[in-house]
Amino acid sequence: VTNLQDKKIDKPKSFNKEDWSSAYQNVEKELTNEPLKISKGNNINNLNGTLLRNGPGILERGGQWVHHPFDGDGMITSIKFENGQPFLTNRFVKTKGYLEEEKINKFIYRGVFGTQKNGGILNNALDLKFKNIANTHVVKLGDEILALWEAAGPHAIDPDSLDTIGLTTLKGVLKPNEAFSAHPKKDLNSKASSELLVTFGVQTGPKSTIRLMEFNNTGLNSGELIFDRKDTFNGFAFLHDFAITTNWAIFLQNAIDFNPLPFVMGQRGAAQCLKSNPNKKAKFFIIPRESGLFRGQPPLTIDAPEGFVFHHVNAFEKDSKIVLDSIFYDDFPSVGPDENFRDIDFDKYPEGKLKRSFIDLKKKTCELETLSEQCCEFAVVNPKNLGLTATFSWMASTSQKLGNAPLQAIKKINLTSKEEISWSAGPSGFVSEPIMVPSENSSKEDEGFLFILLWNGERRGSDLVILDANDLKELAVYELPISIPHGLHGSWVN
Ligand code: 3ON
Ligand code: FE
Repeated sequence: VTNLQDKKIDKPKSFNKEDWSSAYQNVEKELTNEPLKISKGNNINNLNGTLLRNGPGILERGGQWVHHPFDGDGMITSIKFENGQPFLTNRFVKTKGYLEEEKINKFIYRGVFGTQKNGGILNNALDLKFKNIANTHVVKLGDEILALWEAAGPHAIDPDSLDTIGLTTLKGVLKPNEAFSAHPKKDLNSKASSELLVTFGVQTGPKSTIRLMEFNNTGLNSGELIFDRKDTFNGFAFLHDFAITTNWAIFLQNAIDFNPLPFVMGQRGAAQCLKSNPNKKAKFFIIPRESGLFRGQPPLTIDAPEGFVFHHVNAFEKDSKIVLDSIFYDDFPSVGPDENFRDIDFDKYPEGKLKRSFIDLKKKTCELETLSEQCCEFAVVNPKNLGLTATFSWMASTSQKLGNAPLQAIKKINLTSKEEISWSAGPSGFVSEPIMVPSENSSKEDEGFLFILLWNGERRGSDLVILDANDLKELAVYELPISIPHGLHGSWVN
C-alpha cells in the first residue's frame, strides 16, 4: 500500500511541462508517400505492412483552443513499410464538421469534452448536436479502413490515399450515424472458421442497450456481419472499451451518473457531466458471444471493483472464471471548465494502474489484484493471444515509479511473475500507445516489434521508434516530417 507521503518522496520532476505540451499544436500539412529518414539504428530487413494511427490533428481554430485534446478533429497517419523502408502519408478525416469549420477557421460545434462555441453560455445552450470527429481509432474491416469515434458512425477511408470516402453504414448494418465503438477487437481465436472483428455500439439513456456485432474479417465474405445481438441493462452506460474471450464479451459499467443539465444549459460538454457516484456499484455486463458456446443465453451482471476504467488489456477464461486486465483510475479524470489542458497539474489527476479482475461466473463475485503501482495507459498483448492467456503485456508508462505524470516510457510486464523491464524516452521524449507486431514465423509470444510515435520534446517534433518486443532494445528511430500531437489508437495492417 502506498500513501501520499511516499508519493512526495518520489518527486524530483522527470519532465519539463513545455516539452510535453508543445506537442499540442495543429498539424500543418498533409503529405503523401514521403520517405522517412533514419536517425538511429537500421531499417528492419524485409518488413512489409502499414502502421496506421489516429488522434487529434486540430487543436486550435482562429485563436480558440479546444478545451480538451479528445475534442480535436481526427488526423490519420499511415507509415507504410516496403522492405523495411518507411513512407508517410497523413490526412485529416474530412468529416462534415471538419469541412464546415475549416472553411471559416472557427469552431461552430460544441465538443463532448468541453470545447464551447464563441458567444458564451447563451450561444451554447440548447445546442445538443455532436460533431463526429473520427479521432479515436483506425482499423481495417474487410477491405475498408475505418476512422472511429464512439458516439457516432464510422468514416470509411481510402487505404492508399487516406482520402475520406465518407460516413458508412457498413452495407446497411448500421442505422445512419448509429454509435459504433472505437475499440473493435481483432479475434484470431474464435470458434468461427475465420478471423473475426468483434465490436459494439451503445445506446444510452435511463436504460442502455449494447449491440454486439461480429464481422467476418478474412476470406470471400470479409466485412460481412455474421453475428449480432442486443442486450438492455438498467442505468446510464459509459462504455469506451470492452474485452473478449472465446465465449464472452465483457463490459465494465463504471459507477457514474450523467447529469446533462449543465450540457443543455451551455455550461459544460457532455462528458464533463459524467460524475462518479460513490453510492453506486460498478457492474460487469458479461454477454455470451454468438460465435461461442453460450450463444443465445442471457447476459450476466456481476458487481465490479471500485474505480473508473476506460481501457481493458485482455481477458481469458480459466475454469469458471474470467480473468480480465484493465487500467483503473480512482475517479473519472475530467478537465474542469476553468482549467487549461496544456498546463494541468498532473498531481491533481488520478493515475491509471494495471489491475487484474478475477470474475467468478458461478459465484458471481470478483476479486481484484493490482499488477503494478506504476502509472500506465494503452496496454496491449500479442494480438495472437487476444482472448486467451497472455504472459506479456506492453504499455506506455511514466518514467517515475509512483504518482501521475506524462507517459514517457514503454514497459513490458510479465503478467504472471510481475517482472518488468522498460525503455524510457525521458527526460524530453513522450510516448504513445505501442503497437505490437508479432514476428510472422515465430510462436514465441514476445518475439516481434513495437511501433511507437514519440513526441521528441528536444527538437519539438515527432519520431517513429521501433523497439524489439523481447528486450525493448531500440532498433530504429525515424524523424517524421510532420509534428503529431499526443494521439490515441492505431493498428498494423498487411
Ligand atoms: O450519452 C453519451 C454517451 C457517449 C458515448 C455521453 C457522451 C457524449 C459523453 C458519450 C461520448 C463519448 C466519447 C465521444 C468519448 C470519446 C473518448 C475519446 C476520444 C478518448 C478517450 C481516451 C481515454 C484515455 C484514458 C486516454 C488517455 C491518454 C493519455 C493518458 C495520454 O495522452
Ligand atoms: Fe480508447
